[in-house]
Amino acid sequence: MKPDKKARAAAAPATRIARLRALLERYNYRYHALDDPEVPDAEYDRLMLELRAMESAHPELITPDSPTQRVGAAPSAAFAAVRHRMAMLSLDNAFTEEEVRDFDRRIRERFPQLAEIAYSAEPKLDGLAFSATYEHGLYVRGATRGDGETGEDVTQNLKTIAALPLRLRTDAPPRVLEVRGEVFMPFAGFRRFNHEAAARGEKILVNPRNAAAGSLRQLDPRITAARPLDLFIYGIGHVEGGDLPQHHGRMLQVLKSWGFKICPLVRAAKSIDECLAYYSEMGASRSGLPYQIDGVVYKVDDLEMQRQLGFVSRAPRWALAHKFPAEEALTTVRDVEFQVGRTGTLTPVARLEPVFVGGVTVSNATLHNMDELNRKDIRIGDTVVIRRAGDVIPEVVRVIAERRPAGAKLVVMPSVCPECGNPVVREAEQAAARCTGGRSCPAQRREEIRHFASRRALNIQGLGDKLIDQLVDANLVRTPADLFDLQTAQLAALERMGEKSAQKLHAAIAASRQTTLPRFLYALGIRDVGEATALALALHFRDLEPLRRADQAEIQKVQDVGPAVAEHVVAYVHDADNGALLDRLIGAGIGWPPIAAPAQGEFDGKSFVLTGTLESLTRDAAHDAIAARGGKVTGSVSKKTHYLVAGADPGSKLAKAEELGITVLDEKAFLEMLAR
Ligand code: D41
Repeated sequence: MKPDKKARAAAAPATRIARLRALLERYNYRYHALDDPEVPDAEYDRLMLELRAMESAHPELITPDSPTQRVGAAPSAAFAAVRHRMAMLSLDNAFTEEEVRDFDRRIRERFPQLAEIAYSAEPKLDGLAFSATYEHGLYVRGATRGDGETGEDVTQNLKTIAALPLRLRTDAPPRVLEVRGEVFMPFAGFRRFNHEAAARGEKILVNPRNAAAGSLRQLDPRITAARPLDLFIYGIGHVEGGDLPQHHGRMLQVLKSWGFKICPLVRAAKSIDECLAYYSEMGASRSGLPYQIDGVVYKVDDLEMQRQLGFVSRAPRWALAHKFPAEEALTTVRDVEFQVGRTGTLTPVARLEPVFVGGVTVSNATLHNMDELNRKDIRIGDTVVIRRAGDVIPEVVRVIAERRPAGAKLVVMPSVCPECGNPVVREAEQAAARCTGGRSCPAQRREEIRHFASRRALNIQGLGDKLIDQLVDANLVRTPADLFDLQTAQLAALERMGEKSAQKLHAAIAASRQTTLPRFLYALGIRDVGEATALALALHFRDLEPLRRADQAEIQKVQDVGPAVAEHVVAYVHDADNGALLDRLIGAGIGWPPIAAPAQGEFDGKSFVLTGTLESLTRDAAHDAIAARGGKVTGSVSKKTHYLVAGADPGSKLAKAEELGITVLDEKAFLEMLAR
């Protein structure tokens, strides 16, 4: 081979790789920073796949800023400390118009020649502050704010957030650029994440702010990658060897053109009056925003004026956070009661002196479990801080120790169940205490029925909580099987039930008998068997009888089923009462389509994630259709995902799937695949 030919052969992949990266970066920028996608997702996927393939054939050409390098870094043992080059200042707070006008007055006194001060006004995101450093246009480091002086090195974690550019979109980047911003978890992602975590029986995230902070501070960046995080850049920490506009608003525009995501609600305000008008406007639209904000921030627009104003005790004189009325309030704990759940878990709930917070009156707050209650040292009679953020369940943040009355009573876990009087036990190494009453406990009976009838289980329409309470209290229903013996006349005799609605409910109960095996297994409410485990069990055993005969060792062979879960499954199916219940349910006509033998279709063993709205079928139906063909539906996109089914208005999963090079099916492609 002639030398020049050899050189060309080697140069070709490098050229193609560079071209692919440039395209992918541009599409990513259009999608995130400009919110204006340039190409269909499938095109992005195709290029990403090609790049991945080329990089694996030529690993020597992989660079850290390649779009393929956002995920997959190995977990670290601890975060290294990062000293901020310039301290990350804090913000002074104002709660009243008077305080805001005082702030403006102080600034005007320093600049008597100016009649009005020009500000930049922006929402104050409720997330976690971070800094990101670029050298010669390449992302090199990310850090949390920490105490303002020293933060934690979260370089790999920040990199997993698709909105953060890995390379600046400019031919002449500054030698060093450090930007600052806020990482947050949008409400939609927060709710989705919690829904999925709850279904898996995992811990839920308390509120979007904690969720963002907790997600960014994961030692395993792959966990961060699976969390629906987003970010906005709101300022500059440090710039060397480059020029930026000397006004905040225009500087943000340049940062945007370099690929950074800037909050679209940032606005120029010519005076403090315009700032106050902005505050009212944001306050009114706040509940409709896709992310949590706790106020707005005003910044003097002129950077030279900022320098002259300087800062006092860690907060700039040129910026002010104008906070919205508190979503936190003080109230007292009247009592702590224990709610009994489906599997007997006792959850402490605080009964509060009713208090108006975040737009609603709150009189109950969950205390999660005894460990949480003890950690916060909550006693009856205490004055506590209650927080209600967005539509998240109200929680007790902390106790005001100084206000503890002399007679404040310690909360003790009852030794017998408040609902049935059976003993309560706390198993070793478990946070939860449980009532041992089983189905003799009315609360457990009620919750078992509730779960059985719920939307993602047998989906019995019209069988709401109030009706279930009545049915259980009247002892018409003791187990789920009793539902199928109910007569229309019995239903019609219940409170607020007419003949018509009784007939409808009777029909709905009858219709629910046609279900799927995964739904049925999930509906049984076996401890620690969420939807994913139910599906895995169904796919492995393919019918109920083999599962009933299985021992623990066999059950442990099921994908993702560990010894603890297997033990609960065995205990359930081998229990005599449950055996009788299963016989009665089958006898009542509950059935499901057979599950196909493995290794047949293109769904087998494949992992699917659903996002967005499908037109021709509901999400549940899509879920069932995939499961029936031997596929598996999971909640979040990971490297193990085979297909993302994307309907209209897809969420962040789409971007994640694109990054990972996962095949994305639109509705049409998905339907075709189902039909094959
Ligand atoms: O959205 C925010 N949370 C936000 C935070 C914002 N829009 N602007 C901010 N600006 C600053 C200064 C003026 C000090 C650069 C901030 C913060 N600081 C901040 N975030 C956490 C501590 C301080």
